[in-house]
Amino acid sequence: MSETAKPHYETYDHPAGGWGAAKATAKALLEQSVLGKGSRALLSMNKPGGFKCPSCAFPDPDREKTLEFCENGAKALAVEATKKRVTRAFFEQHTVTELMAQSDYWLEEQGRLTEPMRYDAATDRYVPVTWDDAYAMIGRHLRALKDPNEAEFYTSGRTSNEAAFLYSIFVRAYGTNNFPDCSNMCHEPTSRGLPHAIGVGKGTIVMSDFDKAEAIFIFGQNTGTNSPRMMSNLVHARKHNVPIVVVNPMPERALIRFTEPQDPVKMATFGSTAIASEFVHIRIGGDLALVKGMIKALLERDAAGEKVLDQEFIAEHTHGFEAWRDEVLSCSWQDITRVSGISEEQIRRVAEIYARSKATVLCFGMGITQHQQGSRMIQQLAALLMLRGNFGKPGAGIAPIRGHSNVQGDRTVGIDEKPTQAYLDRVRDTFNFEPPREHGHHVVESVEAMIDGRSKVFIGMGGNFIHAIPDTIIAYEAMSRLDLTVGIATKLNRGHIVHGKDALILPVIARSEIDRTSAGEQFVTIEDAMSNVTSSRGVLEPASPDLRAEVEIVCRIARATLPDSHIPWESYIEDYDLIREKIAQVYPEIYTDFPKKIKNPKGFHLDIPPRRRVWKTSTGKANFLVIPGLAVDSDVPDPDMLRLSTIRSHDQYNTTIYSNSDRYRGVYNDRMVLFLSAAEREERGLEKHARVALETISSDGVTRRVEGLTVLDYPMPRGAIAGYYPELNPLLPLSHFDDISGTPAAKSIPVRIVAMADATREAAAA
Ligand SMILES: Nc1nc2c(c(=O)[nH]1)N[C@H]1C(S)=C(S)[C@@H](COP(=O)(O)OP(=O)(O)OC[C@H]3O[C@@H](n4cnc5c(=O)[nH]c(N)nc54)[C@H](O)[C@@H]3O)O[C@H]1N2
Ligand SMILES: Nc1nc2c(c(=O)[nH]1)N[C@H]1C(S)=C(S)[C@@H](COP(=O)(O)OP(=O)(O)OC[C@H]3O[C@@H](n4cnc5c(=O)[nH]c(N)nc54)[C@H](O)[C@@H]3O)O[C@H]1N2
Ligand SMILES: [Mo]
Repeated sequence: MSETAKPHYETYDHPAGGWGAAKATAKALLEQSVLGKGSRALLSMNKPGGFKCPSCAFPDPDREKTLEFCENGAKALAVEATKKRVTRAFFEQHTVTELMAQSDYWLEEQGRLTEPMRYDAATDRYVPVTWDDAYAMIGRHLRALKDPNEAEFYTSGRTSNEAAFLYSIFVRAYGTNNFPDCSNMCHEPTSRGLPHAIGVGKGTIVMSDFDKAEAIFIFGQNTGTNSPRMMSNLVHARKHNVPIVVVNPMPERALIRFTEPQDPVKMATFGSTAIASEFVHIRIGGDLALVKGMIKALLERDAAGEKVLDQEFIAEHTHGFEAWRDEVLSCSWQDITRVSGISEEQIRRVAEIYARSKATVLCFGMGITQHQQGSRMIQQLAALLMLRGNFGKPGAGIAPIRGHSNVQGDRTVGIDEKPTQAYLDRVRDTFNFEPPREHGHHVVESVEAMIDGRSKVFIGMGGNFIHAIPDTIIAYEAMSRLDLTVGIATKLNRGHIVHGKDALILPVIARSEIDRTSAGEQFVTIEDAMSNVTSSRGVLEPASPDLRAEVEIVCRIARATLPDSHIPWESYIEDYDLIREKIAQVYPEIYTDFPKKIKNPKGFHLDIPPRRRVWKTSTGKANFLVIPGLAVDSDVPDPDMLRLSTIRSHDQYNTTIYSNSDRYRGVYNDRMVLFLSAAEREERGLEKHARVALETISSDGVTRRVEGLTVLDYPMPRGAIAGYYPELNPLLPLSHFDDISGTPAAKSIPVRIVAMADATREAAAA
């Protein structure tokens, strides 16, 4: 598509999925000129013996299907398998300053990186560098630091278990726990909040639970766009009259009506399935009030003698019920309906759906985690489930819908800035070195360290750190002051253009590509959002002969940095089973016999104790944790304040923009838009499609403003506004995060609209 195509906006009122999705799949493959190759690769995506989709973390189905991919998985593959290439000639043609002026869309659209490049300040260009020189440069910089804690080692969630595990060992052998990772901006509230409640920071369901559930709740997750393969489970549930309750400030199209692109009858007859049986149009950050309202309704009915609580489960398996119950009962219906924006009648109806179901699955996404009290909010979702014993029985449990395809696995195998002492002991015993014991930096802390000059080196294992983090403008400045930035990547992105004094781009073999070593073709493993570990074996030829596998890059950096290390880095490069043997040694409870178990084409499931009603918490029980009040975000006493949620369009993968359109929300060729209700717009005296600026309300004296945004009428609740990530990240203050997990509250930024004329005038006056 052309970037300069004229923007237009319309209302999309068809079902999601269907022919639109089929067409978009073909279009994505065509645009990257990979129709034949891409289609062949799609046949082995998510199949035993094939490779795992590089898009989301949703597991493979239990039911056999001929095709197991979705529109957005196909797009992810198409951009990875693209015919386009970024070569040394490209870098000769463009200075880095010129590249800075290009959009993110344009940068990634140039295609796959082909050889290692080094920044040359004299010409302001990236120039070729040999792999050996690149490793040597990294080693030199890391050895020159006074303290290993002056380096930040970022990981994005596409990295395989094998590469992530070795990376975590190398970085600890080097001497730091500075592991900022994409999880810190994503499901960290799940990883840090949930363990206090149920003893594990992961989901407790498996795929078959979807089929056995009697009710499904989806809080703050845009399934049709971000984990489209889950739509099959939802369609299946609705066909069996299982109620689905959707809680979202945006009536996301696929959660209202959907046609499975793989259902030939529905496709031919233009039929579709209604997904949400109950849509709860929640105010941004109103979820805690809603959940407390549901709980209050159940407690009231219980007090009146109805058997709506699982008293046996509560007595045998939980702790802290009374104090928690009293706090919930102290919240008034008036406050509950005001904060949630939902009527008492609807809350009671939703509570009734929950009360009738003997087995409930509760899913959630970024609409829950990215708030100032995201972690505590998740503890209340767990409490809601505990009330009716919805752990450790078929068809029930909590389901954080993870983002990146291996973000959960990376954490399991050691990408953790707060490692436990027990884990560090096992690393010491397995690898025979003393790892650092003090905790390292998460994302926000790593950015703070860069801002005040405490950090000097940044290494990015995948991802696009600079555009994923808050306070974009401030971060640009901080990153450019670093001594060295390294981007280990498949595609060119902003993180390579905003660089340190020295900078490297190291191109990798992608998930869909063949990874050959002297010991033969290797496969890697990933852990999906339901804790299944499966293998992934690429089928396409690598985009260039000069690419290296992530595993090799980690091992060579390790050797260049720690020349005397007794760890046999070179052997891991050749044979990934040797890495899996070490993983088994460090994690004996879950990974025993890893090299053998992974030979099963369907992989294996990692133990999740709550599935057995075993609670690895401080009390040995599932804990009802008190969170006072109803707000998940702090109050901002400003009458003009709107809460801004920064969300994904249907045509992007995080910072990778596939096109500037968002079909299901009726937006074409424009990402600089804001979704606001017509009523809120009129109250602010704005015309339809008014051009405005948005400004963050904060007390730190920093002006955060994004200009040139078009206001679109959209069914949003009171006080709520939404727009796209990463364009609006300059509005997200670094200090605006969940205190338990450090996760930026990207779904709840206090902002005000500034009419463009005013914004221009003020800027001129300043
Ligand atoms: N195609 C595609 N797939 C992806 C990704 C992608 O970018 N593209 N990203 C991957 C990653 S890393 C992740 S983490 C996931 C993200 O997947 P999601 O969790 O779906 O992420 P978002 O699109 O950011 O927002 C989710 C939803 O939260 C709602 N929301 C906003 N505020 C609130 C609130 O206060 N309460 C409630 N209840 N809802 C709210 C929004 O309206 C939106 O529907 O998807 C993964 N899969
Ligand atoms: N305002 C706001 N900010 C957010 C969010 C939000 O909802 N709102 N969401 C947050 C979330 S949930 C997440 S997960 C983060 C995402 O943050 P990141 O994970 O850092 O970002 P991505 O955009 O997924 O990274 C894309 C880049 O990864 C590289 N890449 C792709 N495949 C591979 C591979 O196989 N190997 C390697 N080495 N590199 C590869 C490519 O070069 C590509 O340019 O953003 C967070 N930031
Ligand atoms: Mo994510």
